[in-house]
Amino acid sequence: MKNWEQCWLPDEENREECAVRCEGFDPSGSHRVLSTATEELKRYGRFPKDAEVLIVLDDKLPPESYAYDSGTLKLTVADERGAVYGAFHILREQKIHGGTSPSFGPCIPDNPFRMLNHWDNMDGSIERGYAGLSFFFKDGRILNGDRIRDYARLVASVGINAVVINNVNVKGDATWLISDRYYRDLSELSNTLSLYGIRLFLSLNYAACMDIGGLDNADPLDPGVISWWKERMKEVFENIPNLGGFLVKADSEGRPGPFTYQRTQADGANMLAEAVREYGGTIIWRCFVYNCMQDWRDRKTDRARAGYDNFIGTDGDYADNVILQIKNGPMDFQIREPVSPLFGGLKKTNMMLEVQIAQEYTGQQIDVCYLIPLFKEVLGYHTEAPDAEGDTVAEIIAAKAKGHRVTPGMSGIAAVSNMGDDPNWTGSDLAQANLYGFGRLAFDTSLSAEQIAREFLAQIWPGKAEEVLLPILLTSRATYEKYTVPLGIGWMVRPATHYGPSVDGYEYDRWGTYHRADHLGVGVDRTDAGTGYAAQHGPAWKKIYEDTDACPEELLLFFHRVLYTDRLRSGKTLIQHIYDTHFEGVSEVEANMESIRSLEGILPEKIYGRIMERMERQLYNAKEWRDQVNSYFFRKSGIPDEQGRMIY
Ligand code: GCW
Repeated sequence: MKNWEQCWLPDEENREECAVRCEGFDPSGSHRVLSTATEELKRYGRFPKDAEVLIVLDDKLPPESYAYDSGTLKLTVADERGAVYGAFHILREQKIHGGTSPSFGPCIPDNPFRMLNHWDNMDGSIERGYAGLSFFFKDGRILNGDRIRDYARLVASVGINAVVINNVNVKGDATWLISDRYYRDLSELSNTLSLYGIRLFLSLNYAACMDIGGLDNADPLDPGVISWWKERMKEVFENIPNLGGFLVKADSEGRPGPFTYQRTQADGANMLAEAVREYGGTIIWRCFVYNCMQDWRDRKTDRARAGYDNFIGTDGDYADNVILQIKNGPMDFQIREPVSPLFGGLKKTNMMLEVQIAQEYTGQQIDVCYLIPLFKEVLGYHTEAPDAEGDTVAEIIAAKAKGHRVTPGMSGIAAVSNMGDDPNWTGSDLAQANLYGFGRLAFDTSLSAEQIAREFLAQIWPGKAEEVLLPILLTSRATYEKYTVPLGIGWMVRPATHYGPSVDGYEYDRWGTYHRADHLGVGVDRTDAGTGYAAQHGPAWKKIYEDTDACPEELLLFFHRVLYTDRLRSGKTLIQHIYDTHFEGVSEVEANMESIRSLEGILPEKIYGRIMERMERQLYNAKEWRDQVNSYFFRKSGIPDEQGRMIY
């Protein structure tokens, strides 16, 4: 008996298998991925008795795409992956529509790379994991078997085509993943993933040539370093089938990198890219590079500037098999940030967007926080100017933007995974919507947050539960934002764990994450008079961000220092806005709890119990946030709440 669930996937039913015929595929091939697609249709599809489903190869379709004609039961596919995605699409429609699927397509993925990044450590722990332990690793060993197969199935069903299985912070045993200690197990794991068309990627320790290679340096221009990597990569690719390449966190939060040798990020990335080129490998290089040893007294250094400052000068210097992976915002997965100015700034560099479905700063899969609305905002952001064309983040990562020169097929979107070995994979049942939604959105960025939520709920808890849960999901990000951090300033979380409030938790620390509140006001001046960050967004946005009247209000404190008595667009003072939103946030959580109570006896008992248990913790958390934030600002400002509510 498996002790894990199938989430939105169809349950196997005892019924006659349908026949599936494939046409147009080279008869001499092994077609393992195609077999996966036919198996899925046979075991889970609901078709008329004696029906035959036809899968036809059509090489005029773009890679990984498909179309379905329900009249003839014909699934036309570009390739074997297209067959898998087409099969899951049919199953999804059948589940939603009570057994029959309408015709659809052609469905063409918007992003070539649709990736999950797992931050799993080899001892089985997960950095920022909120759903149990790793299902990839345990006690320095690699796990395989049914759970991995079901993982591959689950994520492929929403179109994921590449995964990084280990934490970007590569230390200890994980450095040895590129050694014969692990080749056998990795190749087995890779084979399992490949059944569902998923390419395996590993996170790499930039200093592996020292840590396991015995070299005395990791200078990317040193001939000894270059040849060590060349030989090692030859061995690695010969031993691990279906390996797509590597993800690298260099010069970041204590990880080694090319800066140690006065080389650029491009020097480091290109050295590795050359070593993997022969094998079709890709180097995905993260832009999360900033000074994490900042002095809080220093108001000139601005962490928000760091990504752009460290990378913009290298635009155009990267090999064509390098992709820069950029977090959605310039800081770190906060509930509200501007979009990273690197997307618009880099014009001659392959880019990938990194988002986080692990809810590190957004409630840790205890608090409900459906993140697709946030991702939609990022994707829809115009990098040049609000009214420009062909310049959105979605267009940039799909390699369709104007004025960007990139390598075809070398871009996309990655999410830091929210999965673990909990029975429901994501700890919170409602957090499954972020996993599901990320995959769907990565495949089709035109889907709305609401469409995705509806689809998800219709498959998993249709009917009354869907009605109750839909508005909760759709408003959850706004609710979370209300009871936590005001107007884009970020942080205020408990250090280390990042769950729960601590307004000054990071205020006098070295991480570059300051709100600068005093008795008069709060916020960071990022105009030219301040840190100058706003200018990284180019002239049109600079003008908007620097003007307090034009600046999107939800980002006001990110860009400006504002006095508590200053009026917002609502006519309220800043301090009153802070008080009001915090009271509202808690009320909304209470209301959500009430409506979920109406699902007792409707949702399966186990699931109802899991959701309610988390709702109670969310309510406690929301009250802590409300009271700590409100008291903090009351004590700083001395200004009472106009409505005389309880502030401590
Ligand atoms: O958000 C921060 C996290 C770290 C993480 C880092 C990163 C994996 O707190 O845990 O390290 O970002 O993205 O590299």
